[in-house]
Amino acid sequence: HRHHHLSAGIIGAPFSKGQPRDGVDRGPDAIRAAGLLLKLQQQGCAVKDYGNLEFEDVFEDAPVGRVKRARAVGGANQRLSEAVRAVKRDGHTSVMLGGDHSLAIGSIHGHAAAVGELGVVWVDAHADINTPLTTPTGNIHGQPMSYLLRELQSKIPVLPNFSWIKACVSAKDVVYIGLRDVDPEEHFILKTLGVKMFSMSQVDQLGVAKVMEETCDYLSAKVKKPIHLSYDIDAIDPSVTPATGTPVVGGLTYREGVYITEHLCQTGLLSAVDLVEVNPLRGHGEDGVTSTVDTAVALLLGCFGRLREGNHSSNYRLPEP
Ligand code: 6HN
Ligand code: MN
Ligand code: MN
Ligand code: MN
Repeated sequence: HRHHHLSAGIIGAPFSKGQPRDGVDRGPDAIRAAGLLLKLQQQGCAVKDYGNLEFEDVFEDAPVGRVKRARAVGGANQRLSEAVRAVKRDGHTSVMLGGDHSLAIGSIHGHAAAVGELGVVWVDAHADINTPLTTPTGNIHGQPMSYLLRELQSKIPVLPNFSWIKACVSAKDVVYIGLRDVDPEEHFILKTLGVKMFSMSQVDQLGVAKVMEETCDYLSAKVKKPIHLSYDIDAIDPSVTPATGTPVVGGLTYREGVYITEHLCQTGLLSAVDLVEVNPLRGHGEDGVTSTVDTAVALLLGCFGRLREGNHSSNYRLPEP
């Protein structure tokens, strides 16, 4: 079996303060309750669950300019960065279960601290690249990429609990997939920096198979760097994954969403995965939550070798009569 060597180190990050809605902190436990660990083990993946991170309460966290809850977000991500670094040191593929997408700051930072230069695949309806000065909402889940990209650091003001962050990603090493709700300021940034992106228009035009082929060719054109997949569940169409804080119509189908993970797994370069923005308190009832959480699990199984054609282990032998 091609993927028997894979091992997943799972970090729960029950954190919601990068955005205003309750419930996204329940994502990690909802995804575990849907059987993630057992299903990974059943497909031959070794699993270590590092449990849920605990985040310090921050009592005074007044907005800094437009930015909301900077101290809480900065502190939580510092902790997450250290946790991801430890998971990578232990030799696992890191799996960060969010929580909101502000957690990509710590996850990518810790991953880069452990392994060096990364290719980042950001699958999302949104670009999450607002700076503290362009953000229309103040929510840091719409900003994580701005803190991580080297090219934007001259545009980032000082924020409390953010001084530990070292920009560790180059614009040329990022690919976006699934974009369909990009703020004008974000669009300016993406175009100015020449960031590679496959919006939903390109997914429509090229098909997901070509998008993934071009994504991997682009990221591995010079050197093969470890890949960090940051998967926002709102990339998938809200008819499938309604239990999320900022749903946007016209998203990826379940099949396109899973194909992305299958393809990235086959590169052998997938080194860390974020699965964020699952909010079990959204999504109009139980069926919507189940569908969202089950899709999140399917995406993660795809990251660890599950193929829709079926799988079998390399030591399987047919029973003799
Ligand atoms: N997400 N562009 C909007 C903002 O607030 O900056 C929406 C961000 C959504 C973030 O879904 O992770
Ligand atoms: Mn999003
Ligand atoms: Mn996002
Ligand atoms: Mn396999």
